[in-house]
Amino acid sequence: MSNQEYFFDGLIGPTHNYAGLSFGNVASELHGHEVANPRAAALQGLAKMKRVADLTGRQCLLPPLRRPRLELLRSLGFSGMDAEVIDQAFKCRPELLAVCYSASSMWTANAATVSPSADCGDGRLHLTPANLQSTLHRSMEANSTARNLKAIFNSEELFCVHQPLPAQSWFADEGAANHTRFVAPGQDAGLEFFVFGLPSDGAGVAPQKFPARQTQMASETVARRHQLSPDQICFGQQNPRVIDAGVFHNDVIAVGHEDVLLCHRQAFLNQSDLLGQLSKQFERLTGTALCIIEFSEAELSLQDAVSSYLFNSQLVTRKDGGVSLICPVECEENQAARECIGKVVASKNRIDEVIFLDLRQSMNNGGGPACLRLRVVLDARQQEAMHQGVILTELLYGKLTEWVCRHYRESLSQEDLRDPGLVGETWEAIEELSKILDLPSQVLLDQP
Ligand code: SUG
Repeated sequence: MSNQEYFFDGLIGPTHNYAGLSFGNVASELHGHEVANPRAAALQGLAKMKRVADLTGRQCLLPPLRRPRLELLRSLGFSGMDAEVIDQAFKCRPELLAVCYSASSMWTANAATVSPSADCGDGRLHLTPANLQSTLHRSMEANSTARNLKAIFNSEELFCVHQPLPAQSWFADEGAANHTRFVAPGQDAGLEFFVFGLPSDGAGVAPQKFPARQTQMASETVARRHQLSPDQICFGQQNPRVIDAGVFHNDVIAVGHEDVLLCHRQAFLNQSDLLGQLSKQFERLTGTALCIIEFSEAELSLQDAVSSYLFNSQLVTRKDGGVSLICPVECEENQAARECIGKVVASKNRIDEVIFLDLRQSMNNGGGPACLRLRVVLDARQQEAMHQGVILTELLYGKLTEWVCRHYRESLSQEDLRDPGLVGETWEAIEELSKILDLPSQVLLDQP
């Protein structure tokens, strides 16, 4: 079969820090203002990529976006030389300085929604970069991500990289974190499951405590843009209760891969009807059954689901055809999550192996294994046409590890963001990275 799923992980940038910027993301609030270790973060991310590359042979990466975005501070009225702008912002509104330093583009599950060409009306692979308009620090990613994706998927004949949706509350879009594609092993056409937190119908139920970051309008618009046929799409709403418990993206409470869905029994509104419909559609499309594994509140409380990130594990099909569940070490440390994993492996489906990885630097900001990767299914021509410099080989892994050790700080506090020396340091690192990845430096530095 020529269609293959590639994993594009976000290479964790040199300014990884804990600024507590994401309201509704429990870990980000809990660890806000702690001292981060950017070097350890990037090495943990690279070790995950290496592991998946060894298992699957299909690991790629997306470069970190250039930080800081001092132009944001200037547009907000801070003026003078860089050092003055930084100093004024730090004294007056340190959260704005943290925003323009955020390394949040590491969570590439939020980079875009991707529909493989087998699903799209025009036979091209469609990508809609997420506008991430619910938070200021993440909204800064959208246009730069679009530019990077255009540089990597640089053939209009084979790929269609859209502009992000309008940056307005009707269209709040967080990308693949709220989108799962199911496909029967060995088949090409898939069923795309779009999950939103806020229904367009004003009368519908919505979370009370925390914001819903994905709207129905956004999900429907992405499906329309990608030219998906009605029998290949299914829409569902997140249970507002779970958003209020800290499930800011659906991928914190559900994960799907090929013909398997692993989720909490509280994940969706009207769950049994919705999953009944999903199963029926999948069976009609593929002639095979969807395997749904649900865990009840008694097996895993919502609180344990959110703290362990069990449902943010990454499922990968290995070269030998088996499927591995890649979990954060927090799952191994949580008894209920550990027991659930035992049941997953014991149940008769293709998940036959569990791997625990230390991703604590990312986890402390609410980003687990599944947040760190974007799935892109490519056919043989697309595999050849995409930019080859982002494919993780043994050689690239070595170069990147060395680059991280040379350029990244071992610790970064909120106070450290005040150091004007950090601007040049990160700029230099990104410039060198453009050579390593063989991508134009104007693209990586986001210059005209
Ligand atoms: O958007 N955290 C990210 C975590 C994203 C996780 N991605 C998925 N679930 N797919 C967010 O909330 C925290 C940044 C800070 O507080 O410094 C942050 O942006």
